[in-house]
Amino acid sequence: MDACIRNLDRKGNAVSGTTISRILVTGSEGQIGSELTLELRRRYGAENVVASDIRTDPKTSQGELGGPYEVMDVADPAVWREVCRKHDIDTVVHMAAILSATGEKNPLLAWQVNIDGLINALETARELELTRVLCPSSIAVFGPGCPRENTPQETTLKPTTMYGVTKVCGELLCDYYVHRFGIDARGLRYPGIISSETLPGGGTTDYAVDIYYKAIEEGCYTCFVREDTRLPMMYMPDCIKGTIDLLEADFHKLQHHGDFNIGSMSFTVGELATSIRRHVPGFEVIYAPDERQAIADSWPASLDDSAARAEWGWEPSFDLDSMTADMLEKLSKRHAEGRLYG
Ligand code: AKB
Repeated sequence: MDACIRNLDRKGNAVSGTTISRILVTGSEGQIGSELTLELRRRYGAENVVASDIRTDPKTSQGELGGPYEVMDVADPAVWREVCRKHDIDTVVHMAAILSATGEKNPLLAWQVNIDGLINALETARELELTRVLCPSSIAVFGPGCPRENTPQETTLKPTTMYGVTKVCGELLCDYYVHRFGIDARGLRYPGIISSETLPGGGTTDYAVDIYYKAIEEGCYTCFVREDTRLPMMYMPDCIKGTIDLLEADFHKLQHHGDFNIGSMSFTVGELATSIRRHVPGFEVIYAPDERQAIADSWPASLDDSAARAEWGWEPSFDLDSMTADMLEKLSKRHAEGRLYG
């Protein structure tokens, strides 16, 4: 393993080293994990970024930026030690998670993957003296009692979903491992993430991706939340940039660790449809809210991300209209080639 240069945190406790050279990405076949793995391979070299997922037919082991891949059940502690030792891992980017809608269907699975998975990551970091663990959190940490507009970094966290419960617990675990064991653990609260490359799965914000595909394919979309539902969202290029910026940020500049709010744009489904209609005239949306409406209603509409901006320079680039133009250009091209879904 690379030399582990130990730092001291603000209380004088040892903090894991500063070298990022061999990275393990869990959940590498997921919506964010797949694109993050490719970008990390561009930056650190394909051979230095080990992709891992529960899936046995990985895309991230193929192509120009293909590289090492491990089938990994993150809830199994033994496999963590084995994979990290085998590949000399110093940095973990822990993306494997069960999202909000799937978590409500199977709360115990959400607990096992999200909490057992994270504690295994943190314990492996402690035992093997890894440099750093990044584990994303989510806007799902907030609950109905929080201010909905410009939701502050620090507020009461009382989520009403199991996904939210695991993410609050995950943030607290990261902070605990920083202060108790000197592990450099960090994380950011993702809003809904929109991408032209990989479809999301099992989230409440999935409508904001599906709508683009259906606009291109059918000119009509049946939306599972109301027209006036406003949630914070982010385009994938900003999500990847923000995640890597936080991963590489100087530990000593961070006042927060596992729980950074990051904002980008907020819009209602009605505003999203209007933005799409500028490119797809006549595009229609039918509203048929289901059980995911209650989840969306319990989350913030917009976020105060001043801590992320001040502590590690967070700054998004895309707004709703620039994202829509880029999404529709990419999806239309693929549709014309007969491979809209890749
Ligand atoms: C979900 O909808 O569950 C996720 C999230 C906001 O974390 N996209």
